[in-house]
Amino acid sequence: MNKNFLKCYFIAGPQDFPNLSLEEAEVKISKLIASGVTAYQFRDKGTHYKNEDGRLGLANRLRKVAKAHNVPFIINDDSALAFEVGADGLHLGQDDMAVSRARDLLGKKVFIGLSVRNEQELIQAQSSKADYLGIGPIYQTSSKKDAAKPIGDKLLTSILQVNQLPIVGIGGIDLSKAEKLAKTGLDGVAIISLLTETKMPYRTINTILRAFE
Ligand code: TZP
Ligand code: MG
Repeated sequence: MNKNFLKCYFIAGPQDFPNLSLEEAEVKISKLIASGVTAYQFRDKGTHYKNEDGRLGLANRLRKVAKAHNVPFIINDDSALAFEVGADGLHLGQDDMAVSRARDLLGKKVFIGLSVRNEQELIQAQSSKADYLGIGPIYQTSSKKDAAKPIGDKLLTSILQVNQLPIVGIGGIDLSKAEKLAKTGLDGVAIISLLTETKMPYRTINTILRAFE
């Protein structure tokens, strides 16, 4: 796994566009995937459709958009969906399936990410066989309802000392915070609202990429 793909890691699902229809949300996500991000994670909370076909259809279409732009396509939580759409990666939380089990199901080619929320989980994750870690929330976020207490950048810098794996930061990251975080040992930032809300996607993404060069 090439850790460059963590630099500007875009996460979104229809729930991140509460005022838009499913079709409008799909257009927005597709445009953002095509605007220079280094990875896309399909994180879907099932808010916009009535059945599994809607979800599978959307995942398949976004997978195609990502492929056309050479952007790794990662599924959040759902190993069966990752298998079905031929995702490049799967991202797991602490309460999801174990990394080793996901690896058995998906094979060696699919990379697997794991979320950690504190120093203890970061230490444990070192032997998890995850290909990369996501650490956060670093700052206050309104994009995840059950988010843990923010770590803050001071504590982040100190706990990153024990980390040996590729790692991306997440949670409440805006442009100036991304520039600061690029100096802490993170390989990139994972972002929902900064990208779903930006009026200047190319400029926003480029600023992040430059910070992590
Ligand atoms: N996990 C930890 S914080 C978070 C997730 C999915 C939400 C990040 O969203 P935003 O809008 O970039 O703060
Ligand atoms: Mg999860």
